[in-house]
Amino acid sequence: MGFSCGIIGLPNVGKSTIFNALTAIGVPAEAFPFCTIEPNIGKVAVPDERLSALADRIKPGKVTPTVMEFVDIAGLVKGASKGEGLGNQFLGHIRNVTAVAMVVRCFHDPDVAHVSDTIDPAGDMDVVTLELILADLQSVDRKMDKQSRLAKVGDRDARQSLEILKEVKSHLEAGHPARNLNRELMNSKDVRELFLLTAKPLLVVLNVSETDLDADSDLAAAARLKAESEQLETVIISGKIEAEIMRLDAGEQEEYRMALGLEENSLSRLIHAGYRLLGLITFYTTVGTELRAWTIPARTPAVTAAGRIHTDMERGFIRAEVLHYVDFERFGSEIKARESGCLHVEGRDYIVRDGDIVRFKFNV
Ligand SMILES: Nc1nc2c(ncn2[C@@H]2O[C@H](COP(=O)(O)OP(=O)(O)OP(=O)(O)O)[C@@H](O)[C@H]2O)c(=O)[nH]1
Ligand SMILES: [Mg+2]
Repeated sequence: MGFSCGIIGLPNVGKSTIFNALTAIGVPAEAFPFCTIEPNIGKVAVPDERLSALADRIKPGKVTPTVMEFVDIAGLVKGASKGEGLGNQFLGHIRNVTAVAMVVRCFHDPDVAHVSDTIDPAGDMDVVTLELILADLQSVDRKMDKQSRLAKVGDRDARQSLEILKEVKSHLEAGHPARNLNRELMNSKDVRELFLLTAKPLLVVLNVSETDLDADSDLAAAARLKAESEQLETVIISGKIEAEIMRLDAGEQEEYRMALGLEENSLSRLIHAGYRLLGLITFYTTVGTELRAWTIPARTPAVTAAGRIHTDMERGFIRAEVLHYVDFERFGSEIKARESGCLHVEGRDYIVRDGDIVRFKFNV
């Protein structure tokens, strides 16, 4: 599992269109709001140039990329927390995702209705953020009710947790997302257990018009400015173009992208932005005839990385034999790198680097 990303936004902003392009699974995307009712979950292989380069050299029997999951849910409207539109119950489907991508409509199209009739990316972002905050407040309130009952019968922990929840509540009530809470509150058990939506890392996806691929329009500029003012990373995608590209076969896709001047495909850009946001890195293993990519948070020690593969490997960890990716590139093979003294034998505390090719030795 790489990481999972929930796709949110107002209705009809292109969430399902982008989800389809990303996952190439044909879920319906129609020109009327609230097309998506049940969430759609799609798993995609993380595109990885290093993995391809390794596969070219090693010629393994099997190549297993790391996987990322996208969850496409129904659009939110102003008042969703009070049941407007389809309400906010769909947010439950993204409680457990690791990151959230907010799709913002930056395209004009008279054929595609906008819930509030005017296209105002910054205002739309505020509406969605506010609904997420209100949903989080509902979670906090529920937990506060429970803890007050316990506190009344003298539960000390419950009293303490109530203090924390009160602080979180007033922070949210002031209109701030939970991700801006101080570190101490953010890391407290009470807050972690709530799986607050506004605590999740957030990416802003600007769905731009097919004639505005560089996002130079006023709409795109307004959205970008707004995202920057909140220190949020943006990814520019044209849902419509991506949907068209997905319908072409692989060779034509590349040609069409080049003709449009699109360098990296939007899936890669979105995933790479997500990786940066979450501070994730990739390492590789070759076991038997399988070459495999694994995702871990940056600064993960070798013993924990081994546990990513199998709990036995963590439990019985002996050492890690590590080849840095640059050395692999330099020598072209593990054997040559080993002969040149570039294979590092590392202990359990070794911090795995992005691109490392690792062989774990363990004994259980
Ligand atoms: N012109 C234009 N139309 C787009 C673009 N992206 C999506 N659309 C159209 O907008 C309409 C709504 O797109 P969807 O992807 O279904 O929107 P959604 O955000 O999933 O909507 P809900 O599921 O109702 O919340 C469809 O007709 C799409 O073809 C775009 O970049 N440009
Ligand atoms: Mg949809």
